[in-house]
Amino acid sequence: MPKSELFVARPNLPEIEELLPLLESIWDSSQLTNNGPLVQKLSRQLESYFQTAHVTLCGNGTLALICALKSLKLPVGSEVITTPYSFVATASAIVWAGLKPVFVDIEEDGFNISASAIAAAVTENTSAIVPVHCYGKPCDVQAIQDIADHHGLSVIYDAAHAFGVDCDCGSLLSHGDASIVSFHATKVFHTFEGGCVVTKNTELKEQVDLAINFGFRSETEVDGIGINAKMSEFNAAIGLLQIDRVDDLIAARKKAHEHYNQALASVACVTLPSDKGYRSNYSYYPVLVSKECKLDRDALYNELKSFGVFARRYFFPLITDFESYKDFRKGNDLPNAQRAAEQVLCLPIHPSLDTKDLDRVCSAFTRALL
Ligand code: T4K
Repeated sequence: MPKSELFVARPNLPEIEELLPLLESIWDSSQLTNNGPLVQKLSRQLESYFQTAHVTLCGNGTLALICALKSLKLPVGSEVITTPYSFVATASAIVWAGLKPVFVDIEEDGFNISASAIAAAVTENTSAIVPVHCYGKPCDVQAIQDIADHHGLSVIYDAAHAFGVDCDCGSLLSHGDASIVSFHATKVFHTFEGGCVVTKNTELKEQVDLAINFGFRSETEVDGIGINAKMSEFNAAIGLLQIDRVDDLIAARKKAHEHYNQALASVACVTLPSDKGYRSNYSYYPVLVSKECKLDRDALYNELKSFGVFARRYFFPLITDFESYKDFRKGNDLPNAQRAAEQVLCLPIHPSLDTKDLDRVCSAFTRALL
């Protein structure tokens, strides 16, 4: 990709030379997959980084979410309350797990699912809640847990964006029955493709370990309907080369976030993201382009493109607006989610953006709106 084009994400890559010893170790052992030594090593390192009891590495975040949900053994076809304002994988994982997504609105002044909307949507068929820490910003984990406890519901957090995020609630990934994280190439920490299930619950961890490996308990025993969701040794090697430097990568993202916040503060019609009150990972830079702006969000998106700045409309369309999800729409009123889908533009944010790049984004942005 030419450097003149600024994309919303750009994966950090280790030097090829750093990878060679790990590749040699894979070649020497001939263990390419099936819980090999590098997968085990990365799992232990992530448990330590996340300050959690158990990490199960998976082929990607979507499979991690499917396997976490399957491992709860919820009644087939039962309802799972979730958000329409997310990547489509949140909902598709629920359906692949044999469950029915029920979409409720997000908060009026944020992008996460509304706890009061969850409470209002619980029925006798509800079995679980799948909230998303959208852009890595923590959900109201206490309110959600209170609702879950009151109704006896499971909670699996889609923490695809939340690698390394902490809040005054402690390690964000320690909430609910489990969380899933994505290690896709576009994420703060990546393994090319990858993801994991994080849980404190030893029994659930055992079920997830079975689920990702076809359900094999032993050579001759299969427990439950499993799938192949294992991470390979190659993907684990990529992760091992990044785990020690992920805090530096997050610090570089923070600089970009601060640069944008300062340079774009004069554009009064937009709302810029805030990192107040939690330890952010700066995975996204979502800007709300209000109706007062000279250009609407889509016009701004196209204008930036003409300057080689490829911002993204995460998350547009809403999941409920995809034709494939029409059966799950249920006539719900989702005004906050609808507004976010129409007004949010995510600007490029990644560690390789230098000051010149950031200035280029800011000058294209301000030129379009001021
Ligand atoms: N839950 C949530 C809330 C999620 O956001 C996601 C994934 C999941 C679950 C599922 O996790 P995974 O199964 O993916 O692990 C991206 C990612 O594919 C996806 O992982 C992510 N969320 C979603 C929000 O964004 P796209 O369609 O935007 O990716 P793409 O290919 O357009 O990449 C964006 C930009 O990044 C490109 O314009 C250029 C750059 N790029 C991308 C790739 C893949 C590179 O420079 N190199 C690359 O290899 O979906």
